[in-house]
Amino acid sequence: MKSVVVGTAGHIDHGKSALVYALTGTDPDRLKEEKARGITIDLGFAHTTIDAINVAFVDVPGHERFVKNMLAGVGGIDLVVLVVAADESVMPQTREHFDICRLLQIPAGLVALTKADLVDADTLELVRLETRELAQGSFLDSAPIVPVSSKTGEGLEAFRRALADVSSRVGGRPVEGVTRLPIDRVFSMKGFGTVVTGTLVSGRIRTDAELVIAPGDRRVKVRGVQVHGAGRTEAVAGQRTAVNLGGVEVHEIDRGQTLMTPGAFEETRLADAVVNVLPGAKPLKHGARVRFHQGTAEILGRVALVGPLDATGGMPAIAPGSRAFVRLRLERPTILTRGDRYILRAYSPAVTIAGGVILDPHPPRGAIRTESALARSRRLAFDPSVDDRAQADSHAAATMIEDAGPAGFALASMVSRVGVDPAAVEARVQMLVDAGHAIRAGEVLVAPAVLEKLKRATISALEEHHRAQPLSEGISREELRDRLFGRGHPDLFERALIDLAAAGTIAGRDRIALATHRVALSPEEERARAAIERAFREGGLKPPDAGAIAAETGTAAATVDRVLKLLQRQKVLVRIDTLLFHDEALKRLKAEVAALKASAGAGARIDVATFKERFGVSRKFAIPLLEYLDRERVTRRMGDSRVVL
Ligand SMILES: Nc1nc2c(ncn2[C@@H]2O[C@H](COP(=O)(O)OP(=O)(O)OP(=O)(O)O)[C@@H](O)[C@H]2O)c(=O)[nH]1
Ligand SMILES: [Mg+2]
Repeated sequence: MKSVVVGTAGHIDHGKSALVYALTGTDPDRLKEEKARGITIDLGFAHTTIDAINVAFVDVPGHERFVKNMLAGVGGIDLVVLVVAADESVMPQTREHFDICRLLQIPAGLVALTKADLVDADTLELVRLETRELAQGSFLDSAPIVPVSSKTGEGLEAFRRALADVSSRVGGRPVEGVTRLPIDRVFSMKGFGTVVTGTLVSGRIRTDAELVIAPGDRRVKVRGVQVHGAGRTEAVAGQRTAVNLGGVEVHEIDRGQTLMTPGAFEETRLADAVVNVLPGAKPLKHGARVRFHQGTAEILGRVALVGPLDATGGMPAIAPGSRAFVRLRLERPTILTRGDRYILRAYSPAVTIAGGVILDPHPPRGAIRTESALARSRRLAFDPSVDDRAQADSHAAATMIEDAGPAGFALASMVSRVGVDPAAVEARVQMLVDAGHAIRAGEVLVAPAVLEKLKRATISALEEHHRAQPLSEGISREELRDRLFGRGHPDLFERALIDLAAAGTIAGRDRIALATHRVALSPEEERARAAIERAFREGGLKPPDAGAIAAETGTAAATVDRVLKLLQRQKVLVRIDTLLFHDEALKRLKAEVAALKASAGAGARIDVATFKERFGVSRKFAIPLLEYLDRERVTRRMGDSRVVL
């Protein structure tokens, strides 16, 4: 069964709540004070079924002092019923609520001319004309305008039919998206505990699901779900939902927080956005303190204009009726993603002045009063009502990927920052890769130019290294990573090396070199190498030390040092503690010790004295060699002697 969430809107006392009551049989005014004063203060809820469509109403207050409550209600609605009382016609909050709906880009709606019983036909016609004029050029331009009386019931049937017709045409919500429920009410229910309600704007909520309340990342468990007052195993996007939560107390949750999939979105206090300033508002100044409303949250913040200072050098302002790019700095964190609509109200007096769309909920910190910051915002911009979202998001993602540089853009940010549904991420990433906007390196996306630059840097670092140290077989992987990829993502480093190896440009695993690199020895070094290797081969288990070699072969100490390092890297020489041995000597030693077992049988033992004698070495060599044999598992120490294994 299709579900739609319908919001009311309109001036105080124009009959919004009475209309909801007449349509559903439920009085949306639930508070004692509301009943006593005859006005709506906070959001009210009621539901009914019309033409096999579940219609859930969010009834809002018309009083100018409670516009903030109205804003918490309209965030998730699919369509609006603009209520205009026939005896009063269009009034200030008719306009303000209507402006809010336009700024939030509520896609559809209709108009109810209430209290039709109180006026004659001519007056009704006049109000209809005034309403038409208000709606001109807006989403309500050709919407039905239906006269009704909640008192006599006149026109209610026609209104129901018009509502069903508009409802049947509104699109569904992304059920496969991230679970996201901006909380509009929290209360405790006897026998149940904590219950939160809201309009589920995307995803689904099942009993037993593990979710979080954000900001704050409070883990909660879903104990039960109700949709339209009836228990369900699951609620899906587009439904008014009540959720019974375990693991949290009522006083720990506030309206404005979001019940969501753990980790799907990150909290933020900074966002880049496009803003539309209302024609009737004052110019919106750089630095202005505002009330930011999104979802069910209201947060104080400041508006900073993106772009260079104007020619006069003065602080620019956004003119009424125009559109601009801003950076919003919020005083408290909230949950936002790209594509979220928001409203700005003046700090004082609290009147609606502007609204717009979030372009980037996690912009890079840095100067925004520049031409390039403006160009960046333009690349991120889109108008949800006209632009192809996938196309616009692809441009935005490309820009964010560029911003990220070698640190890379995490795949998870496609959801949290670009606002893509998790199920669509793979396809969107493929789109970016195919269009040449990104290269995938493990868990991150990077701009192709960044990878190319890193590959070039790798090659020049290796060239430089080979030039400076021709005897070195290359740079160790760790050193190369530290030198070139300090701020870079490790997956990008791997990707660059894999690419370069696949292209045959580099070689080596632990030690990376250009494929063309050969350890080049000068004639002197070649002579030294031969002499040193011979000395170690002949020395066997009593190898010479570096000083002796330098003296005996008449080679400079530095050259001996370089050659010794080379021979170790080539595994011709093996280091044991401070001593170097020829690999062949150690191999022979291992074979001979192992052979003792063959001659002496099981339980063959060897101690330091017999070892010294058997291999003709002093204690200086015997101890490290025996310990080496233990490590190599040729022998095992037992008390003062060793067992041959
Ligand atoms: N005669 C007549 N009176 C109506 C009609 N609809 C509402 N009223 C009366 O108008 C008054 C205000 O109605 P509400 O439904 O509370 O108005 P509201 O728009 O919900 O007001 P707020 O929520 O405070 O903004 C009440 O006294 C209603 O009985 C109608 O169709 N005809
Ligand atoms: Mg009301």
